[in-house]
Amino acid sequence: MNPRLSGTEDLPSGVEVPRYDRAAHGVGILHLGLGAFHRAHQAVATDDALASGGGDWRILGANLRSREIPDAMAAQNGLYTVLVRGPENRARVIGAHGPTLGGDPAAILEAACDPAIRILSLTVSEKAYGIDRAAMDADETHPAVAADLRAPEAPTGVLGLITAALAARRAAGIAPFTALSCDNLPDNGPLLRAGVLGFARRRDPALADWIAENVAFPATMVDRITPATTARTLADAEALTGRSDPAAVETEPFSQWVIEEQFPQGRPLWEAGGAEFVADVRPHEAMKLRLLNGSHSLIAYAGQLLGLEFVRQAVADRPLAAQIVRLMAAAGTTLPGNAGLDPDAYGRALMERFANPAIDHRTRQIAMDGTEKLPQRWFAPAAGILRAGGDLRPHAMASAIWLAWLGRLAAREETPDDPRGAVLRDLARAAGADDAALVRSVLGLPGLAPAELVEAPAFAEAVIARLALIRREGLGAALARDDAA
Ligand code: CS2
Repeated sequence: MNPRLSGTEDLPSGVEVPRYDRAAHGVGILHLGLGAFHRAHQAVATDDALASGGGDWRILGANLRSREIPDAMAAQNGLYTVLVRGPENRARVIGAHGPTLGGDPAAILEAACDPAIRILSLTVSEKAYGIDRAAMDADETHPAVAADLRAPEAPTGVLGLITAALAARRAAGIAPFTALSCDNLPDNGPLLRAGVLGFARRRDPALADWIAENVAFPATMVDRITPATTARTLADAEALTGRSDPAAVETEPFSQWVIEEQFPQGRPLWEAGGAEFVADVRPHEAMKLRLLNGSHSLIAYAGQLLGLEFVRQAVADRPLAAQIVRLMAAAGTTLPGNAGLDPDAYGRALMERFANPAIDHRTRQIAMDGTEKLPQRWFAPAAGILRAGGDLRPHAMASAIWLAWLGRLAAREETPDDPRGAVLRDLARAAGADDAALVRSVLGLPGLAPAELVEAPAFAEAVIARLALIRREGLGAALARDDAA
């Protein structure tokens, strides 16, 4: 049995280790959401930034609820392994984290009030924010928001915690931190700002005004394909490092991070880790959400229907691959033409990334939380295509595939893994074999698709026709027919 990872001395020579003296750098970032994505993305860029630019920018990583990863990292002196799966596996030990916190919101709030913390970053997943995106406001019906509005001094959710920390800093005369959302949400900086302001206004309008004046919420686009860690991840990482590490993560070689330059309290030299700083993230974010994540969601639901476990199997299925290419081409037409983007080249590179033979990215993992993901991945671009009089068929097909999957789950008495899973199951059950009823009831859910899209007969009819075909002849036949059209 190999010893546990705890230092970087005596690791095999092929293993990359921090190129700086960890102890010489203090903590400057509090990160909420110590999931695999953060460990494979922002923390790696921060490791590069510390090596090249120095500064007190190590990360205090925190999970609001789960202790598993924080505890595992604490037992390893904050270290963990990133396994990069390319033509061959590479291992890198990341030193950017300092202490960790798990399942203790009071301790996290205390840390967020520490003047040393100048950036509070988050990867908590779309559903954890509790923001009503249509209203650009805190969502009072979100369980964590509702609980935190009742007990604002003891917050357990994202908006409550950020607001309480900013209130305490304001009262103590401590400069606010920059709040940096690193989740796959459109316009994530302004969105987080709107949620925090909405929450703060309900507590104290003067606090909301102070936040609006003084706190920066830069927008970001984050990208690195990071499947959930499995036993195979841990075994392959251990084979390279000779150390056991339950906090190891696996990822692809590619990584991209586009950030709006808005850091009044300073920031690490993240460009050393490949980050790009721009004045406007929105075009990059739209391209990533609509082409990469939009295809991913199509792959996820089609994969589930076709019995394809991994993304790489889905892109090896010729009719499905053709469908993915059509979806990307249609989505590409919705991007601004003057932002220096090249959606065709981006799409071709994506197909190669999806096909990475070394990565087992489960379609089931991506199929989670559709109601949180699909608005920005499919329905916003579809509305743009509708307005421009473009080709709605690829997005109609993707929508039909999702609905067919929902219908199949309901028929098996299964509930989709989604914050609105029970609602989706009940709607699918009520619609039964009535394709039009399923399309209209699910797509009509509040906040899912823009009204102009749902009310457009051309879109609804295209979805209904495809759903009927999938349910009658199977997805394979429906895709083959679309392919031939
Ligand atoms: C995926 C993303 O699970 C999902 O919904 O689409 O996590 C995707 O892998 C990342 O955004 C890639 O950067």
